[in-house]
Amino acid sequence: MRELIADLQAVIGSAHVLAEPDVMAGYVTDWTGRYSGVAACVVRPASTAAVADVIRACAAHGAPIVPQGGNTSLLGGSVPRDGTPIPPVILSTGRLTSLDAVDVRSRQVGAGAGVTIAALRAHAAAAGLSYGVDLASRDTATVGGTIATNAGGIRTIRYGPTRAQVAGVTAVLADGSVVGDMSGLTAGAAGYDIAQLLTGSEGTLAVITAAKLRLRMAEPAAAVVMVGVAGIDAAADLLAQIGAAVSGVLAGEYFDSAGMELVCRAAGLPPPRGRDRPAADADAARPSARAGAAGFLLAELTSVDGGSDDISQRLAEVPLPDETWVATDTRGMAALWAYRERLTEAIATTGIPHKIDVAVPAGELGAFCSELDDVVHSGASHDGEPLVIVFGHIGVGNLHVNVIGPDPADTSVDVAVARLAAAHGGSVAAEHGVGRAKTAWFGLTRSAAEIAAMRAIKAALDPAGLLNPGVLLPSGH
Ligand code: 2HG
Ligand code: ZN
Repeated sequence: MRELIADLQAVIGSAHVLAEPDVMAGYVTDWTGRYSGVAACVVRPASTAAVADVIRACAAHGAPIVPQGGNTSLLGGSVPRDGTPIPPVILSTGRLTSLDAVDVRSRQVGAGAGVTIAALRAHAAAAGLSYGVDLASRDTATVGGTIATNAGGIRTIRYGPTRAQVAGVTAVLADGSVVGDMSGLTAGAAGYDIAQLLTGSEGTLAVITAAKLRLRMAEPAAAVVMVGVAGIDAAADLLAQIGAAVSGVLAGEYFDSAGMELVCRAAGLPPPRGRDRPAADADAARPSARAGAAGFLLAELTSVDGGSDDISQRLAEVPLPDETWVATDTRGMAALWAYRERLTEAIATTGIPHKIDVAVPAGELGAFCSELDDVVHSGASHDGEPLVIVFGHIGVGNLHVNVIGPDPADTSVDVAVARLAAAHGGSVAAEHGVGRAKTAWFGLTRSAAEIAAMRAIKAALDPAGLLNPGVLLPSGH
């Protein structure tokens, strides 16, 4: 290992090879604290050429490589696992932060893999454009990490997941060769689309160092509506009605009342209370009476033609229940969003949660949720009553089931919920990827032939199995 570190120091400089345990601590454990492992060192190359040098040096020593962006993975996809013969090298993209000038003509921008989503969004906004992916971890999650996991987030309902934003990548393969096409040509059909192949590959096929990303015309939020609902089906139906009345739905989110209760308590937010119908002002975001809903729909709307007055008029056509809050100013909208966006951090205050990110067809949402409690109780070995919180991007059927209580090392509850999603025609992995957590249940929703094809691709591009071993595909390569 000492020789490996010396070689890495020789290729990128000793200042960018971190091997002290206390310095590495933030890199070897994931955001949830559930996944952790030992690493040989952390390397921080600042260019594609330096990434290629690092990969060649690692390959020469047979050292596995764990690519890492913002380390916001919730499934262990960006941290090492123990048990590899040679401890992995964590390849941090933190210094790959170049950001090209926005090309307003093609509505594209080139960005380094380590650029955060917040920085990218601010850069696009300065040119009057918008990046189509936005998510609660925007200040930390990176371009490279979100491409590697095909991250979704709150705008998927309008612009699609990261895959829909990727016009090209630069990436380094396991043998150190550099591939990719940053021309951004939409009209180009010359063979396999490597950028799309790498999108969602979770660092198992190559290390993405930069990307050419599509941008959208800016569609500023004109209103946020939060509605107390009787359950998830009511939320989905109401969102469809809102979408029919107001064509510009930017986000459609759901969270249950257990989540609302926890986020108010843990994040110190005022509980939503009372009735505040459309055409309300900033004060709408400081609700003032009592809520007894089973769940909440939060929709963010943009005005396609006429500003917030137009939205209020159109919303008046929708039969909104009493427990409705509408905000049309920046502060009020942010205050309503806080109930939804601060859920993850609120859950983290309770301990190490089981996070099961699934996709469920629109017509199955109610059935899935009504069976969930039984499934959690039968799947969880635990002393007390597990706390189950369901929230997510209901507009695209993407639910984040969080279960607090069962031992983090016991995966029975995760498997049980994944099976339930599969039984309802859903996917066991939605926007967070497969990571280390879900490799064993991958086969619930991908066929044997598909997995064999993925293995063949992996074996062809990374025959020694050096890139993110143990992630995505079940053990081996
Ligand atoms: C979100 O939608 C994130 O807020 C995190 O995807 C989900 O904490 C989670 O389970
Ligand atoms: Zn999410």
